[in-house]
Amino acid sequence: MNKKGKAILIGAEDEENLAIRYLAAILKCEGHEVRIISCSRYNDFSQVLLKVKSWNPNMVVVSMAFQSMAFMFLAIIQQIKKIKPKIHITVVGHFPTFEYQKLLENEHIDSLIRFEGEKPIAMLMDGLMNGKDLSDIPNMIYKNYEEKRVIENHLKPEFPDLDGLPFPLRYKKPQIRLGEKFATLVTSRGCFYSKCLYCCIGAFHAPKRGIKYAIRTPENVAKEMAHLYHHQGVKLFQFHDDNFLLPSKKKSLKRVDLLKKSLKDRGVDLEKIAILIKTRPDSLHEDVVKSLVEMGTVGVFLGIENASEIGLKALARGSNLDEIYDSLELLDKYPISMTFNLLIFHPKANLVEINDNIYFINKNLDKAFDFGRAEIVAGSPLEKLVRRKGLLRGEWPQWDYTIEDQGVEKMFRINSLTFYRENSPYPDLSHHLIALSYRAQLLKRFYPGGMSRKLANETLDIIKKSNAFTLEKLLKIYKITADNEIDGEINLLYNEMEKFYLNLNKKAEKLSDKMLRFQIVEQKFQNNGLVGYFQNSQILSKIFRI
Ligand code: B12
Ligand code: SF4
Repeated sequence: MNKKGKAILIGAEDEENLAIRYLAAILKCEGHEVRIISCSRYNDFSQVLLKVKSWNPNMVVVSMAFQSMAFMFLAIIQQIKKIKPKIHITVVGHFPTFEYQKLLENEHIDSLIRFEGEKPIAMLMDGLMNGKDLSDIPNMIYKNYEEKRVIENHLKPEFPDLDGLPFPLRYKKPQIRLGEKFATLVTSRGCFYSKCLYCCIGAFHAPKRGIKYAIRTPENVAKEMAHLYHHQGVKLFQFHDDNFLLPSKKKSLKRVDLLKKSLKDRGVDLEKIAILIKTRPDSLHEDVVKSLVEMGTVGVFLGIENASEIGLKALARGSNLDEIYDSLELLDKYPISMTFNLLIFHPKANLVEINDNIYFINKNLDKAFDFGRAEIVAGSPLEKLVRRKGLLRGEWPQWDYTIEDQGVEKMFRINSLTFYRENSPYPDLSHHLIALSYRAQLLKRFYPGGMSRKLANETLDIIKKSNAFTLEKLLKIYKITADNEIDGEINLLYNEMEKFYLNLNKKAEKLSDKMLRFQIVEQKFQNNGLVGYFQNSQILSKIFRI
């Protein structure tokens, strides 16, 4: 009989990391023992090292999806090898898929798997435990220490049979997000569009034959959701698909309708769940949105990315301004919170385009959003473009680049010294407001009544205040871009921002706390059949400070 082994899987886990959790599920199904250890920051090293020392695994699997965390992962790999030099360490994820040559120069990494990892990881574990030849494992590159060479196995990039995969291995108890029991899921792999300048998903799936994305059947997705709903009490589901919707209205509608039906067939009460999705503006149509709302969708992270025609073209978004404005108008009619991100800075951005984006922000002061520069990730067309144009700066893997237009480049640098200065409270606040905007909608869905409406209005108030201030400061930065001596102005601007955003962050935190108190008490009343009682009581509202 084949010998079984022990594997530790590590990865960044703000939420359950589905990459390592899918891989852990496969290994477990094959009869191996697995442990998942979260490693999202240097402070987490001690828990990883403690486990490695005490449990003595045969293999450590490191998911390095995020390029921004590459150094941290290389540091933990080095420390693991220091205490257990014989453990086989393999790394995978988006970043290693493209940067495999450079990563294998690292003496502590034994092997690297490119593209999807389920099949190769199971073969690698079996190979290591039973002394098998590793050269048959597809998409793997490894060091053969006896022959003192690196062996690059054959490439076989294909989607796994998604419905055939075991569901990801989860925590025993669900995480809590926005005050509710929460789980993330992926219902597909890849993106039907696959062309955006700054994104590596197209390149990750490009070598596959045929269509570049694969989807799970709605029945299979409903099975996983129903399990989480019935056994873990999960009520809030976040779909992490790059695009939850499909390229045509007909296909999207059919998929959402089938998912709804399958959920109902499995006893999931759609009134009792809430869903967050990501999609492109061009995927939204009235019937689809209606169906999404019936399924419980309360939040859409809309892929706007740039609100000017030239910007959309430069980023190769394949959508236009009319589609963006139509999708906004459509979503506004429904109880859905829409949030978005704007990549106003990119290599070809010009000041006219920045103006268009500022105009867009001004028109949407009621929506939580984030903005920034298109960053270089390995494999993306952006990486090739900045290299080709000689704009690349900085060092691997934390690349920097110069924006061609000098004015925009200067504006970006001022932006980095203000909104995005180290320890600036702005990035935290913008993420906080995105979460609050979803939460406000979720409260209105789960607990309709005066109090949830009041909390939603308070949320809107903070979002509008923040956006109006952000807009004013963006305009100021736009203006001083033309000036010469600006160091003093930048510092003044930053001090003003720091004060304002810290104060608003405190208000946002207070509001989250208030929402949590409301959810806890309202759930108790609802569980006792007293729907509406709490929300109509002024005394209880005072007692619980809502
Ligand atoms: C969910 C998600 C997040 C979550 C993270 C949740 C968590 N882990 O805590 C949140 C919202 C927090 C997030 C944040 C960010 N994200 Co993100 N995120 C994703 C997203 C949409 C889905 C990931 C996922 O769960 N996929 C499902 C799993 C099953 O698929 P998978 O990850 O591809 O894993 C498979 C293979 O890659 C492989 N694999 C992966 N790891 C390993 C390890 C081993 C050993 C093996 C054998 C195989 C293997 O096998 C897996 C199963 O087949 C991806 C896009 C995508 N489609 O993957 C972007 C993505 C990973 N994110 C990205 C980025 C850039 C970011 C941010 C930097 C964005 C920002 N500007 O702030 C931050 C950084 C976060 C941080 N911690 O520093 C980029 C990464 C690019 C890169 N090379 O760096 C991606 C690819 C998006 C993109 N289109 O460019 N993100
Ligand atoms: S950004 Fe989104 S739409 Fe564009 S290629 Fe990446 S996953 Fe697809």
